[in-house]
Amino acid sequence: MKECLSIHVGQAGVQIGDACWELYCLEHGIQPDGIIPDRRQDPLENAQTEQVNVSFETFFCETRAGKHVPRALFVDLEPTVVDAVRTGGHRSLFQPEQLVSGKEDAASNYARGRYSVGSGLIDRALETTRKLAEQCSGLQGFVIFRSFGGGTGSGFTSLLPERLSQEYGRKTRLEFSVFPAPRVAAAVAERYNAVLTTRSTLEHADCAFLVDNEAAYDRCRRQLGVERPSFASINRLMAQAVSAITAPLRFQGPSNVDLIEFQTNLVPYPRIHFPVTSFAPVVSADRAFHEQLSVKDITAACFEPPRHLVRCDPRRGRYMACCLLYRGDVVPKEVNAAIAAVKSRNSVRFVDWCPTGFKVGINPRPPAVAPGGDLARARRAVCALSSSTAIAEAWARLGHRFDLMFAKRAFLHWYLREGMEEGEFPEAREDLAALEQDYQEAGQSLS
Ligand SMILES: Nc1nc2c(ncn2[C@@H]2O[C@H](COP(=O)(O)OP(=O)(O)OP(=O)(O)O)[C@@H](O)[C@H]2O)c(=O)[nH]1
Ligand SMILES: [Mg+2]
Repeated sequence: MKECLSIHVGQAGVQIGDACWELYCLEHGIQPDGIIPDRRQDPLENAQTEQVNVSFETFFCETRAGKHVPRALFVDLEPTVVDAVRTGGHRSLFQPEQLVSGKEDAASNYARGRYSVGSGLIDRALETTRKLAEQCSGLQGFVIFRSFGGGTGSGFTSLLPERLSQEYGRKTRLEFSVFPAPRVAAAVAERYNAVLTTRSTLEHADCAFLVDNEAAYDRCRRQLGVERPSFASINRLMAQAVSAITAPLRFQGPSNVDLIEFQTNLVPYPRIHFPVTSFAPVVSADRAFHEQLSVKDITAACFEPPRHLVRCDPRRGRYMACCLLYRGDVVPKEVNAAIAAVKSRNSVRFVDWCPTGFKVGINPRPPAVAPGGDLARARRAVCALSSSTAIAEAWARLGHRFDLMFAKRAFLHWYLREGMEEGEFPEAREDLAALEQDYQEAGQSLS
């Protein structure tokens, strides 16, 4: 058994987490109270869930009473967001000690999340993590969810992995992070927080999947027809991507590829560990009957920039690797034809030091969708994870916005007041510049 612990930090981390566990439960036939209905009563259900139930225990722990409890920790410095989980539709799914909250938030300030306020909650969070880890027979690693822009998401999350590294050594560390969107209104200090936390992500994460709200918002509006997408809509969309990426850890199957194997392909250098994620189809529930897309269609769609969950354009960069995770009614022959069609495009260019390889995984279970959500149920779906130099665009944009504000030392006093030293800012900024450089160099040809 290779268990994974999910850690959901701050508002974005907790709310996206809520959407993810809702989806995982649906996929594994687990009720919101953690019970799997007696399958013997329903032979059809039995046939359908047989294969499902082999390996979901990597994510759920079964109690003596037969309840399935997520291997997850929810933590926020203030109580309201975690309270919504405590009182929400999945309140009986979790044990009370998994839901940790403090009294006051980090007020969009990395320094409060990491030093002053955050230091008061870190021991409780680690204590719960320890208890969760004790329930595992072969802990594989951690999956952390948070925003780069929030004070808790950026600050507390930079403290936590340091402590995890001390206790758990080099267990795999994956991250799903909400990257500050270029045009979505947000706290002014998000750019500082994001740059400061990127440093710790570089050091402590093995692979970090970035998503930005502007890209997700656009997809909800254009492809799902939601006029003013709420976080609930955006989070359900993001949960689909998370579910596709974690599916290889939760389901076993003959053509299933382990996440570690994907990672080996996706991370050519330790710091180049920010794949671009895209997935298809994204079709609104009311168009479901008209649009059952072929393997070729959904594969092609993943290579169109508006399909990416972070704003950047891989047509302008070079691919270093690409993994395709299929789910549902998909056969290898169709996949090969779809990949050949993608390869023939001029816009999909690989670096010349790496073979044009596509790593493929197929999971026969089609994706689930949340009832009452905007997304249509699809017979097949694909999630593409690409290591592309184009993501450097996002770093460049962030760095530029940081520089504008830091040149005036604007808002800096809030950080210094919480015990931070000014020197941390230029150091983190230099590290970001080095990361941009790393991507540029990776994209250069050999000749
Ligand atoms: N996708 C998504 N983004 C969110 C959600 N909630 C907040 N965000 C984004 O996250 C950033 C703000 O960070 P939060 O996660 O709210 O902050 P926090 O980690 O709780 O930190 P503090 O409130 O400052 O203590 C902004 O860029 C928001 O757009 C959510 O539910 N879903
Ligand atoms: Mg908050």
